[in-house]
Amino acid sequence: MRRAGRPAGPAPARPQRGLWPWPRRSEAASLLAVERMAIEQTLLIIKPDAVARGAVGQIIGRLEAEGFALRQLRLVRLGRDEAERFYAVHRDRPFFAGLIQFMTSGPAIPMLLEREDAVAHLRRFIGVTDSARAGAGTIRGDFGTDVQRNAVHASDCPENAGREAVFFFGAQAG
Ligand code: IDP
Ligand code: MG
Repeated sequence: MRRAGRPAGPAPARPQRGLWPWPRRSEAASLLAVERMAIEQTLLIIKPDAVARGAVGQIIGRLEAEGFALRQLRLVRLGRDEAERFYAVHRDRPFFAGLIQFMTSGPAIPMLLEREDAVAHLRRFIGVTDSARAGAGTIRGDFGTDVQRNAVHASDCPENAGREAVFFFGAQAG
């Protein structure tokens, strides 16, 4: 004879974590870590080499698939003065003249990207400066050529991300 209150059939599986729906210790720790991570914006430029080789769509596709939201985008042809101002921190480096020549050689595409931990995440995602040494699967590894023609620029810290966003997008930045 069946006891009232329980349907026929196999007994329901025991809940794995007991009745109290509190996450396990490791889950709670990672939830807290995500909460601490801030939504940020950072600046990426698709450089003239990658625009010339027709890689714009693939690069933007990879960024979107990685969770970066596109907030602003322009197509620009940098003048010498602009390129020199943008890279002023490298003014005294031996590669400066070549860098300016390269960055003014054709159209480039600056864009503002947003996601959690955007600045550090994007730097890891694009790979190291020298495309010849950047890992396969990184943007610089897959679309750049060498230490100068490396497909993309990405801001290296939140302070520079803010400065570079204003450089290209003025009042529309942020
Ligand atoms: P980053 O773009 O990875 O932040 P930086 O050292 O800030 O690298 O250099 C700015 C840009 O200058 C590089 O992305 C690259 O295009 C160019 N560059 C850097 N180092 C060299 C070099 O040794 N030779 C030629 N060009 C370089
Ligand atoms: Mg840099």
